[in-house]
Amino acid sequence: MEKLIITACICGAEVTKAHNPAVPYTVDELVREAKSAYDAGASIIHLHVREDDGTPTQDAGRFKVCMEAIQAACPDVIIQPSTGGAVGMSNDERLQPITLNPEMATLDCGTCNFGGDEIFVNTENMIKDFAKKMAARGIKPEIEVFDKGMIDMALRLHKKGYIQAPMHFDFVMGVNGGISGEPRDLLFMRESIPADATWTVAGVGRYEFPMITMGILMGGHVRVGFEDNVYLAKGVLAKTNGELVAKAVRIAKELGRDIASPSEARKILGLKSRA
Ligand code: KMH
Ligand code: ZN
Repeated sequence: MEKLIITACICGAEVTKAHNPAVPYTVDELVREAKSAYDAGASIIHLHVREDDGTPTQDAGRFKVCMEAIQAACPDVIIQPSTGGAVGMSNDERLQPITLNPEMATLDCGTCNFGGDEIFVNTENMIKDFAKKMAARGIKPEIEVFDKGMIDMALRLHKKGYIQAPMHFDFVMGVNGGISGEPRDLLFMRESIPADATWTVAGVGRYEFPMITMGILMGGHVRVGFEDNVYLAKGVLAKTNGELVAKAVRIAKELGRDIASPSEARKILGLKSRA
C-alpha cells in the first residue's frame, strides 16, 4: 500500500490551554509543537496561528513569522495554512496566509453548525472565490469537508473548473454539526470521491484514533493533533502533538503501512519537489 502521509494539526483556532496546557499560542510554542510532530513522523503541518494571548488570527505577518520559524526547525516539512481561520472571521481576513504562497492551504467546501450558536460560513460564491485565488497562486487546496454535501459541492466546482484534479480531500469527521465519525460514515465519504483523488481523515475528539485506524486500513492518509483532539487515551492528556503523531505511527506500523517523508508526501500529492 502507498506510504502514509501524516498531517499534524497542532493548534487550531478553538482549542485552548484550558483544554490542554500544551496547546501552542506563541511562536516558540508553535515551533516546539510542529517540531515534536515532525520528529515523530508528520510530513504536513496544518497551521493556524494565535496572538500570544491565544486569540486566533489570520494576520499574514504572524503567519510569515511562524512559517519561517517552523521551516527553520523542520526544513522540508509541508506547511498548510488554514483559510478557515476561526468562526466569524471575514473572507479577506481568512485569505491572508495565501499571500505567502504556501504549497497547500485548506479550502472549506460548505457551511455547517460548529457547536452551540457557532456557524462556520462557506457559501458557494465564497468557495469559488477562495478556489480561484488559490489556483492563481498555484496553491494546492486540501478540500476540507465536514459532511457529504460538501464533497458534492467540491465535485460541482471541479466540473466548473474552479478546482483542478487530482483533488485532495480531508474528511473531518465528528464536528458537532457535521457528519459523525462512525465506520459507515467514513466508508460513505470514501465512496463519494473520484478514484483519482487522494484523501486524509481527521476524527474529532474520541473519533480521532478510530477514524485514523480505519483510514490507514483503507489506504487513505491521516490527520491528528490538538486542533481535533487533546487526549492520547481516555482521560490522558497528550503532552505534545508529537505524542499523537507517534501513536498514529505505531498503529500504522502494526497495520503494515510505512510513513511518508515530506518529499514522498509531495510526490503522492503532486506538489512540486523542493530542493
Ligand atoms: N476553525 C474552524 C472554524 C480550516 O482549517 O480550514 C475551521 C477550520 C477549517 O479549522
Ligand atoms: Zn484547521
